[in-house]
Amino acid sequence: MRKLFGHPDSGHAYKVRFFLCAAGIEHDYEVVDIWQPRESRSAEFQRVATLGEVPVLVEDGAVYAQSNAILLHLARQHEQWGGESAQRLNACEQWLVWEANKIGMCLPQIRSYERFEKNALLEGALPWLKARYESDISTIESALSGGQTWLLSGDQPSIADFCLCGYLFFADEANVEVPPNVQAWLQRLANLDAWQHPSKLLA
Ligand SMILES: N[C@@H](CCC(=O)N[C@@H](CS)C(=O)NCC(=O)O)C(=O)O
Repeated sequence: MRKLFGHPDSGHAYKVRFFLCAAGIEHDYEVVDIWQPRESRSAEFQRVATLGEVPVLVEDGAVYAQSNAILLHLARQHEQWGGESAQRLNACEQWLVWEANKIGMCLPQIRSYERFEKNALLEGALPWLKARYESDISTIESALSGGQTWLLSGDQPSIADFCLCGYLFFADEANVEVPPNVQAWLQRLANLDAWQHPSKLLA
């Protein structure tokens, strides 16, 4: 038995939920109100979420937290979506570690500022985050410039694709530009049967 905890405003939860749905991995899903104080969340969530954040995946009593660690666990477990070989897993790990302190750091902060917390950043922080975004999105744009369908070779997306797209489906809310190769790749992900906008898939 598998259960994911998430919230519609969380791109970190979205990566995992979109992946689980696209991979056809059976799971239950529960919304945690991340806008409420941590101590008001369900006792079950407080017990499993030692770091207090969504997403958390509980699988037969074992707890997996942190979006990219959850994706790696699932790819290894199923030996698919990047988990087919040590070499492909290594390529995924590189993207997932890169994402966590590059686009996965700046884009959520920009989107949070634009969508929820105007004026919540210290002076100079927003231009710095936007410069980081420009640099990070150009890295992805250039990785997709060879005409390939997904980040890794092959005709099936890997956890690297699901990881990187998490917050990019919120790019409009962040008021940032998305370059053409990235747009086309996002459209390929959106064409997958399981795709739904985060506001629906995580509701
Ligand atoms: N590094 C974490 C980030 C998770 C995260 O920031 N979760 C946010 C929502 S996007 C959250 O749970 N916020 C509510 C809280 O911290 O109480 C991951 O990759 O899963």
